[in-house]
Amino acid sequence: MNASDHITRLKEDGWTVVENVVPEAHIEDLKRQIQASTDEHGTERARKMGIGHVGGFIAFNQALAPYLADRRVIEPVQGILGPHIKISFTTATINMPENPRGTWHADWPFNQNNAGHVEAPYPDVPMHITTLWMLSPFSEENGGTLIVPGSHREPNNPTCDIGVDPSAPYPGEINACGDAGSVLVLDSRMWHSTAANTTSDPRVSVVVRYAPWWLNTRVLCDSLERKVLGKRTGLADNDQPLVPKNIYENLPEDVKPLFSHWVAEA
Ligand SMILES: O=C(O)CCC(=O)C(=O)O
Repeated sequence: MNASDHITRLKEDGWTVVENVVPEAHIEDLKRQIQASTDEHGTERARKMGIGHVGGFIAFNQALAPYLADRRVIEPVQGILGPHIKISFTTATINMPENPRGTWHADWPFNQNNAGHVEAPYPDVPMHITTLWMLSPFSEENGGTLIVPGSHREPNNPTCDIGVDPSAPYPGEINACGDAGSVLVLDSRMWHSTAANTTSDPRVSVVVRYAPWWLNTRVLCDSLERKVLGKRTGLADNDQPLVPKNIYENLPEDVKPLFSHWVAEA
């Protein structure tokens, strides 16, 4: 599939898979590094749910950085969000063996449980793209992300009380599957959920999200917006630490523009 096929799939179905982005020769090493990072920095709350989870992964480990500006991913993302994009999240995510199924949600900024959210019913406009970089193959058995194709056109999602049980199977749900090295690309409005990993191997991935230049991401870091919105809504939000300057300066040249909005001054 070329970029225009991926863009059509994203518009119509809300998801696509870009194949062979991370070279096979680098996958085992990347998996080891992601596992080590989640062992060291993973949150206790996620671990209790069978998930290795490191928010702001790029600040801790840059092994995936050489691929984040790959044209095969960026062109479809730009086809949806416009030419001027930035990276809003990098989150190492491992579904441990026997993790339970999660709950249906759409991602930030459509998740109504986040302090910074676009109030539902939201307009039918794509504002954010979620990508899951598969370092393990994604399958029905090991917890390929559960998605409801077409749900990206809904004005709401099950993080609101819309009569959908967030924990129950939903008609039409599928596991998004693909080979290691592929990238699952979702419109962030897509209803999706963590799937149970019924195998004995961890399902290793990094979730990278892309935003248009105009989307205010400051609520995700220590900021005035975060304090104000947290106080007004009584809700918390995701935490994506800024990229330390020395780490930013060593990123590949084509990747730097994607993080230039997110550099710690000190
Ligand atoms: O790991 C997955 O398959 C899904 C992760 C997810 O739902 C999320 O990061 O929002």
